[in-house]
Amino acid sequence: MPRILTQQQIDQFWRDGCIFPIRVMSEADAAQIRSRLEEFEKKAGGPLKGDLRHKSHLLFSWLGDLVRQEHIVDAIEDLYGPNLLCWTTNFFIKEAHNPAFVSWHQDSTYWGLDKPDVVTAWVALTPSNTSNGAMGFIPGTHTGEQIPHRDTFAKNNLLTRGQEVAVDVDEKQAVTIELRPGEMSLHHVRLVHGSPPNPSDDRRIGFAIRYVPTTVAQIAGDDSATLVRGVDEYHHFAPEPRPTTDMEPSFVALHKQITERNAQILYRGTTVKSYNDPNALPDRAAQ
Ligand SMILES: O=C(O)CCC(=O)C(=O)O
Repeated sequence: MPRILTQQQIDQFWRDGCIFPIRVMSEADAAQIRSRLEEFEKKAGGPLKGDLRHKSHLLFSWLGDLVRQEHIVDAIEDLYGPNLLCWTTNFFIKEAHNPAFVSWHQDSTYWGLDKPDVVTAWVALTPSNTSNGAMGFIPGTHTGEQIPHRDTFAKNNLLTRGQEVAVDVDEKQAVTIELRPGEMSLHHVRLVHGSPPNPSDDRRIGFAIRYVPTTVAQIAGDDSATLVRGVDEYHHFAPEPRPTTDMEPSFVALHKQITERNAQILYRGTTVKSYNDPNALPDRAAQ
């Protein structure tokens, strides 16, 4: 018996590679998370940058709570069973009137994970729709193999290497994922997806949480993850602690170490060494 998804949603996930919208909190609660982010940004003097956009659930208690949020994890359990890790998180922030975009890609390309059993919960903290650069996907593309990608390092591309699928994408098939704040979509790691710039007057903010069952392993280097449900009998990832306050110095130090190691996996084969490297745009998301 599924916990939160209907059997129809589960079937649709495996058939199309993506389901939405799934409400996981009220609009007011999503606005509360947005304001906590923006309070921090105000104190920091500007938008969240560089490595702070990645694995942010190790820095802020309210994101540590979000990756463990019951409705979200229930939905992941309906797809991947009861033993679950949060492998990473990434803020996808598109500022108002900004050319930042995400090229068509598969998440699985550079993550170094040994199997395509990875699902992203993309949680909307603002509306995300056709007028502000919502994500779109090509249904069914997750059922094929890994597609070759080319790295473009394009200036406004939010992906680490500006990577894009090296095959033609039939954009007529694309489905736009429209979400209200507090709703999420779930997408499969092999799904071809991307998003255009945000020409609207407000920021578009999504928090992408990447979950794996504990059976998945990292094969491109040492890695860590956060157990969010059940037991980890495999120990493929070093366990990560849960922050109880924000930007606690020992967590900031641990986060730096973890994200540097993580960047080496994602940028392997290039000259880029960290998310804060001048060749990595400060607002890139990790893929
Ligand atoms: O936020 C976006 O527009 C793209 C997000 C994305 O590519 C992802 O979450 O895998």
